[in-house]
Amino acid sequence: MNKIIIITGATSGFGKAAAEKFAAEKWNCIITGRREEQLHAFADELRTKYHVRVLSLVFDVQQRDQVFAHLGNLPEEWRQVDVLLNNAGLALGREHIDQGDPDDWDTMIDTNVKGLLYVTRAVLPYLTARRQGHIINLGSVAGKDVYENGNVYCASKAAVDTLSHAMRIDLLQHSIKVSAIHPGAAKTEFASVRFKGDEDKAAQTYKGFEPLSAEDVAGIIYYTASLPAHICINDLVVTCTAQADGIYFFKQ
Ligand code: NDP
Ligand code: 8X3
Repeated sequence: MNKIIIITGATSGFGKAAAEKFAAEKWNCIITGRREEQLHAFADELRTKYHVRVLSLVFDVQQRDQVFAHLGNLPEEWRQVDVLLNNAGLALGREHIDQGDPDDWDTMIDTNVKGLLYVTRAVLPYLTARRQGHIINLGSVAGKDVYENGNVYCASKAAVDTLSHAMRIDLLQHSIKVSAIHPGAAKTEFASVRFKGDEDKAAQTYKGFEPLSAEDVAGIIYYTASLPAHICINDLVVTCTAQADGIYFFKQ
């Protein structure tokens, strides 16, 4: 029987590339996002290309009621969830703390931290019922090293780091794996979202070095999810070769 993965934030970037990779490996996919048209079109594409089952659910992870309405009561045939990929997330703005916009702070914390918690809480009953499963959380090097102007985004990813550790401890008794993957700079829609559509600023983010691609990260997620039941990657930091940590780059 095909395995089942839930991927939040599958309309672009890592989530989309991960859905493509898992579908290609014959996993049935529950994909989520807010952009309805893109999400449903992508679901159709995956079904046609890979002949797997795909359930596309449109909701905002910040909205607790929406999260539980969609994920808390999955159709019977979708309840044998093997992997939850908590990927939906974003950065908004890159200013010093005294210049930051509190609305941006709310959105980052509500999405990256509270959204991840709501989704995890809604999905966990399917995993604990079977005493198996795997939660993979997308952290960031930004959660490991604070950089100038990173403030609230870095704090939200540090929270993902801490919560991943906490989940791993609490879920040991249910034989559920918890992995945190912390990528460095990767070229997705991330920078365009962060700079609110300013494509010149977004392009500057990746100038002078070769960043990770969404497919690079998707391959690592797939590897993490494919290890035997007794092996769990707890914490994985991955950067492009031009990046040493959350701060230091070698740019040509
Ligand atoms: P993208 O902007 O390409 O993708 C983000 C995805 O998250 C989209 O599918 C978006 O879908 C979804 N999303 C955002 N907000 C919400 C929301 N409120 N509710 C539901 N879905 C939401 O970025 P990446 O693929 O790069 O980012 C994925 C994750 O990886 C994020 O958590 C990010 O912080 C993290 N990350 C990114 C790095 C990078 O350099 N790119 C490096 C390290 C970590 P939609 O808009 O349709 O809702
Ligand atoms: C995304 C990587 O360095 O832009 O999490 O914060 S960074």
